[in-house]
Amino acid sequence: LTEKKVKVVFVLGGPGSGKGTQCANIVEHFGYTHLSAGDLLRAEIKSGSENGTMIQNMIKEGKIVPSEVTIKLLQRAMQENSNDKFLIDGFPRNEENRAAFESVTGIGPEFVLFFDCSEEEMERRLLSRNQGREDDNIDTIRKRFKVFLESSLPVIEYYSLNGKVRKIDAAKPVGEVFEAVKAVFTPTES
Ligand code: UP5
Ligand code: MG
Repeated sequence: LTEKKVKVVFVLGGPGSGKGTQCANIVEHFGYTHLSAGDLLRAEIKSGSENGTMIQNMIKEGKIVPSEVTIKLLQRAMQENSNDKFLIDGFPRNEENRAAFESVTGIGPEFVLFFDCSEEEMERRLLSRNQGREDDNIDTIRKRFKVFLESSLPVIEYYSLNGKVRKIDAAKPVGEVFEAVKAVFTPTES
């Protein structure tokens, strides 16, 4: 198989922390391609794939879809795109996601953006998003928060120990958050 050398940045943070919003800004300014694992899974449901019902049920429960499903979608999206710089948004969500992605693709992240935000603020944002997402109801939101704390935060801690995490205060207004994001992506003289 032809291996193209790609750069990957993982964009992590709780539900509603602003991952998708900030990725759109990063794409515009820094030429990355945005791959939201959640968007890819939702597209898979819509496409009527054999996994669709399973994925839909897991998203409704705030659970993490099996790695092989998500990794296949991410790999396909990277192969179909000629860009060599990708923002992977909302993945990896647990240790198993992380280890499987690294072993299947051989890719480790350049760094990890971590959008840090309080649950109160994230809940407010999700409840007022109004984009018809089936997981934006208070019951599912609580489940998503629990899974984030129990399964996803440990992944951020893992990368933190490796010096890879760039933590951003994501509770501020969108423009201020992006100023902090820009600083992370802008090379500094040394
Ligand atoms: N908003 C954004 N920034 C703001 C700011 N600074 N101030 C005020 N408002 C702000 O933003 C959310 C809302 O807040 C928007 O209305 C926005 O305008 C506003 P958004 O940018 O959409 O936040 P984001 O972090 O992307 O929130 P999202 O809900 O997408 O995060 P999740 O991590 O919950 O959702 P995701 O789509 O990644 O995953 C959904 C589900 O898919 C998971 O729960 C899981 O079941 C499944 N999944 C997997 O199983 N595996 C995966 O690898 C990925 C997903
Ligand atoms: Mg999102």
